[in-house]
Amino acid sequence: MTREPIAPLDLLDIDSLLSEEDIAIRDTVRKYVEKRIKPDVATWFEEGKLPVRELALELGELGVLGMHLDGYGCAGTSALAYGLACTELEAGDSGIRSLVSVQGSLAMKAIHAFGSEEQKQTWLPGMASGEIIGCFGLTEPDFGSNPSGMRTNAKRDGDDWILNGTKMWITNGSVADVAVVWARTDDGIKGFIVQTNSEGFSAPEIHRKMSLRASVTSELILDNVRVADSQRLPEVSSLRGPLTCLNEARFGILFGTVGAARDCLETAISYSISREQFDKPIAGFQLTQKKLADMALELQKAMLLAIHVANLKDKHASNATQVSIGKLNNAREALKIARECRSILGANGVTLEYPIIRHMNNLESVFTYEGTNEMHTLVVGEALTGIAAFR
Ligand code: TGC
Ligand code: FAD
Repeated sequence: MTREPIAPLDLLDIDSLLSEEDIAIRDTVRKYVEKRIKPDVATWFEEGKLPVRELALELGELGVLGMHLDGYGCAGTSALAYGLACTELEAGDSGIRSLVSVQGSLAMKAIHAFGSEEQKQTWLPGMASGEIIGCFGLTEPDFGSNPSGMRTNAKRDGDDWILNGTKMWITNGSVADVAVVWARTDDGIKGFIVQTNSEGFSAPEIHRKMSLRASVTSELILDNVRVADSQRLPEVSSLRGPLTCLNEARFGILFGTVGAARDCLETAISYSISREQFDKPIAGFQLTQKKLADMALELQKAMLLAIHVANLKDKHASNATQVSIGKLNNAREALKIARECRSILGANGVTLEYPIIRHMNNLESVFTYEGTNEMHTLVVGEALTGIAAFR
């Protein structure tokens, strides 16, 4: 007997854990993604182009840029609402969630948490509205997982600093108006707000990516860039600065990955019901149902984990280890789900006519950035044993 599938992607009624306000925010973002992102994103991905400036203004209007920060034009929503927005954005494409993560959780968060009052007033309102685009330069060609080795340096020169070095793989780098650059000084690692029209600053775009193609990724080259001391973030002088921002962006990934995986599973379920082989829908084969059931379980567990960490965060009771657990699990499981869904579409799964292979390729980057799978494994290992095994 065939029964109508019931709410196939919310079998556990996870929606019942959300407030009306959370659901309203989520549905607003979902509608924007359905209307504005989904129709064009395969073309952006294929062409390796994203209309960042146009989208930034729209995302600012939508209220998602720095939405979980307080004041300075930011909406000050709960962490949970921010997470749910990330789920919807990444159901569109990881590149769109990346744009929002880098702007709100990395560049804006750095200024919000470690900037002076004047810096906050100067930069944050324009960044919240999307008129000013930011990027966040931590990774270097020779220092990815281990940013403590960074070579980019800042030397004091009177009232100014002179910055030299190269940052690598920087999202929004070549479209940004302002770059938060982390650099080594004689007095620890400090953050600088560098205007990208400064003399000596350039940001060549990185081409030929097979992942995050609907996202701009660049190198940042700093060649004797002069920055006033008033552009230094005054409140931090160690790796704690960038790592605090990374906690925020990693938190968004807990939810975002669920969105990408959900879009894959939704596509695979509907495809498997309509695609017939051996005179019946492929959804009617037990092997297909096992795949779908296992993926639905992992997807629901990932969302419950994300919501749990969000609730702790909203009570100011979350810690970095919990965020690492979520990033580790949800990026890994989302990638597995995308690969399994791809198999259900057979040959159709390898084309951009369906979203799955785009999500799958994107999730390879998500698995690596914001701390690789291995780095988060070691964070959890350290929490369990008390022994840091990074070095
Ligand atoms: P360690 O010696 O343990 O700590 C140095 C200082 O940082 C503090 N700290 C943290 N603070 C806040 N949050 C955390 N999660 C923190 N972890 C450590 C620590 O208390 C200390 O502070 P202080 O004041 O005493 O100096 O650091 P370590 O050098 O041993 O490194 C630890 C490790 C490996 C976990 C860290 O380096 C790491 O997370 N590496 C991964 C690098 C990474 O994630 N890079 C991401 C770059 S940005 C990006 O990918 C954007 S992608 C675009 C998008 O999001 O869409
Ligand atoms: P490596 O650190 O060289 O690692 C290579 C492999 O070795 C990984 O599997 C890693 O887990 C493993 N490894 C390294 N050390 C250990 C160890 N101790 N034990 C076990 N295994 C280990 N960075 C920014 O600063 N800003 C951005 O906006 C930004 N955007 C990005 C966008 C994209 C599309 C991508 C792909 C990356 C972006 N990054 C950004 C960089 C990203 O954070 C780094 O790629 C990531 O931190 C890993 O660094 P790496 O690529 O140099 O790899």
